[in-house]
Amino acid sequence: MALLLLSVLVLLTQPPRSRGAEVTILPQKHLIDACTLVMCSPVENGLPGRDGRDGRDGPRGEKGDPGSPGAPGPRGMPGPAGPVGPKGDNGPAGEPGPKGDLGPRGEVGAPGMQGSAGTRGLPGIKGDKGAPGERGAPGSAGAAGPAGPLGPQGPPGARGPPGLKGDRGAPGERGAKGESGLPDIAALRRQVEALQGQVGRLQGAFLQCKKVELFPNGRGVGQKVFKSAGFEKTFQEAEQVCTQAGGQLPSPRSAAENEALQHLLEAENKGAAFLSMTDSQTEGRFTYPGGEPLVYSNWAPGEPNNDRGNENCVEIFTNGKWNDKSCGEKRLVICEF
Ligand code: MAN
Ligand code: CA
Repeated sequence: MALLLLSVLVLLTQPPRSRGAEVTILPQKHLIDACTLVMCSPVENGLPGRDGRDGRDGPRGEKGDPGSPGAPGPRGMPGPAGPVGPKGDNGPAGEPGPKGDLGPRGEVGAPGMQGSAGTRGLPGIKGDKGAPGERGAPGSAGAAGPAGPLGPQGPPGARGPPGLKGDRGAPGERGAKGESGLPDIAALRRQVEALQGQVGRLQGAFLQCKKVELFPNGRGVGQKVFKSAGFEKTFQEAEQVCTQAGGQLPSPRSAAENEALQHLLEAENKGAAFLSMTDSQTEGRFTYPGGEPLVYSNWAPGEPNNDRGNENCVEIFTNGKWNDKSCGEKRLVICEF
């Protein structure tokens, strides 16, 4: 097929062989017809024939080779908008904002409690030694030596002996005063006054505490305090109660202490209370818990009698008198602190 098309093209491009020959120029469409190619021949061989009738359509040609790819078509219209995508991540933190305005002024608070005086400070560091005084002025020149005897004019006399040593120069200026190693007296006075005030306040507070503590079942005598527990126990139990409280059973060592105890007992309205002393170690020899013998006693007449041979403890009555008594009895518990 391609060869046939090439032949037609060659024929059409050749010039006519004679000027006189009448050549029917057929439309290009007919020239490429296969029938026209067979019927036509050089004009020099005869008269031209009649126009041929239009031939019938030839058979359908073979399918042509696929053409070269065409030029890209025009750009299509943009499609419809897609669905909304998921929310993106948060962006980076922004720059800090400008500083805010000052807030309104707050209420003035109530004045604080007075603080306790501070402890005494350490003594000051010893001052440096003062600078040495200036060097003294030089001594005055010594007196001239005695004149030699008058003689004939001779050669000049020998030089006299050196003068006496001059007086010691005046002492130099006193050096600058060094810091005293002693603490400042005024500062010490202030510290003492502050301490005196503090001690006075503490004494007042202590006295107040003592009064509260002794009311209504305590008695103070000297450095000693007796206090009633308000209940009755055997000697052993009573001893335990007082020890656990940080004290001990009463050990009156003087008439004053015994009277204080007596008055407490009267106020408690109990018949008797145990004392600390016993003769458990040695019958008839009463001692304090530490083992020392009594330094004071106030036995009732006829006591201690170790009644029924079983009285190793001591009780004190509301009249202040003592009686040896069985330790298994229950008596008012009074402790000594
Ligand atoms: C009497 C006296 C005391 C004794 C008691 C015992 O009062 O004999 O000495 O301790 O009895 O209950
Ligand atoms: Ca007795």
